[in-house]
Amino acid sequence: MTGSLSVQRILGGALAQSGPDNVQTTRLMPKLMALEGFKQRVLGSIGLLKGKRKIDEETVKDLSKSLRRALLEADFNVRQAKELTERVERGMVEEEPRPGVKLETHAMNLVYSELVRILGTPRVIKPHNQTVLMVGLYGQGKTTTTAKLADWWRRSHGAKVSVIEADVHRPGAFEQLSQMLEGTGVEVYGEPGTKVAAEIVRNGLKKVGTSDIVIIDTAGRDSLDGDLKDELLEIARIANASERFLVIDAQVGQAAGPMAETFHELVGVTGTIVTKLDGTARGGGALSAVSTTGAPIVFVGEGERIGDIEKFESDRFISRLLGMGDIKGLIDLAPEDLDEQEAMRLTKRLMSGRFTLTDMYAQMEMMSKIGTLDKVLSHLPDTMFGGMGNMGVAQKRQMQSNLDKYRIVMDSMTQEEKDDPLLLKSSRIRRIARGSGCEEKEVKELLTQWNRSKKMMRGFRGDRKMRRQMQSMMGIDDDLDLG
Ligand SMILES: Nc1nc2c(ncn2[C@@H]2O[C@H](COP(=O)(O)OP(=O)(O)OP(=O)(O)O)[C@@H](O)[C@H]2O)c(=O)[nH]1
Ligand SMILES: [Mg+2]
Repeated sequence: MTGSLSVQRILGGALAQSGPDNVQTTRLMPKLMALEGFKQRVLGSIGLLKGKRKIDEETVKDLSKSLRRALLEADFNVRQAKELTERVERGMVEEEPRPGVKLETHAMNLVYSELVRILGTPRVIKPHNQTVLMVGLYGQGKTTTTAKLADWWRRSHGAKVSVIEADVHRPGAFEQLSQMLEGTGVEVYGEPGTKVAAEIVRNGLKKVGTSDIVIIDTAGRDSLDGDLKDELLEIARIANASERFLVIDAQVGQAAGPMAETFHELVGVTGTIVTKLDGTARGGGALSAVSTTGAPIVFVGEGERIGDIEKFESDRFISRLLGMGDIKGLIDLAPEDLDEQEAMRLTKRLMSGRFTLTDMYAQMEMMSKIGTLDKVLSHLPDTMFGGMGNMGVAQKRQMQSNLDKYRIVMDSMTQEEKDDPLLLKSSRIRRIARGSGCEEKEVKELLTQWNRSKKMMRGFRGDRKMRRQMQSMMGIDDDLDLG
């Protein structure tokens, strides 16, 4: 299977760029930064169990109280917070952790399952032949999300996607959408001069309606009343869309619930998209409020760029949120043009403990295909590789620039040298430095990095705890042992 092999490659690649020296105590989860405070509080609560072998009533009460505070501060509603903590409390008292599983891990597993339960099971999104209507109040992220979704469908399912801009109120909406989708191959239909939205939709469907996926962006208002309501109903009738997605800004917190219900009554919302999760501490509130409305969360928006969208799956989302990492998400990041045989070869080598510069180079290429390290790192568990998920912004920037530099240096090496870096004594180092226009110091740096990575690779192979962790994240074992 390409997936798990890709993971090996990506992890290896990330690893090759980080030595133990780089590990920082700064905790940073690039995308879900806004909910970082929540994560810290949950970890803090669970930390109360540190060093305990047996559970006692007082500790359970403290844990429960502390967890409840964490939930309330992330804006979960009072009832949910109460229910969750009570269930965790009961689990701590009544369920015996499996042999070898620490109390902390046991508690973390309970919190994890409860959070996943609160956020609910997601709806399946059909990959082809869909018409999608985007609705929502003013400024919630409809247009941005329209572009993101169009590109998502194209990327994930190879679909021919068209979008129709039916917002006749926001000046420049067509321009905004076209700009975001520039170079993606998604066709954008719009009539910037036309004042009647329904007409644009009708014409648009005639023009691009045969596309595999058609997404229609609509206008927002301050509140859902009068004109907008009529306009929306008319558009919905003409579009006869198979999906009606409501876009909600996470900032609205608990108000997300009533908002979703109002729109649901109007157009029959089939899925909700919570945007701007990168920018608000109230994310927990919006997510949990929406998930109780019967219009499940289908995607979340985590930034302004076109790629900043994630298909919402509560288990993956929560494991990322709690810093347990998201191996499945990492697999999704792997480009489709990944050479499976090459991946297989590399994985075998890595597991055999051999690790050449060529391997490291292959991993670097892989990394650069995926894009920024931020994306990769945000999917890694905090505990993995001695806290690689916890690197600060500065460290990550450093890593990225190292990637570029190493590549240049390695381009000046022979295959033999890349296969066996131990050949690289001073005369060869001098030659490579000259050939690549770098300093000898930089070539040596690369070798130091390789040495360090090789050692970590060996550790990776031998680390049972980590292997178990990876297994559990890949769904091989239920026990999310955080070590
Ligand atoms: N940080 C962040 N910003 C976002 C996200 N989604 C949208 N935005 C920003 O939010 C602002 C409003 O987004 P739009 O897509 O124009 O919202 P809209 O709902 O189409 O707005 P109207 O058409 O005016 O109703 C823009 O500046 C977007 O860049 C997100 O997930 N994260
Ligand atoms: Mg808009």
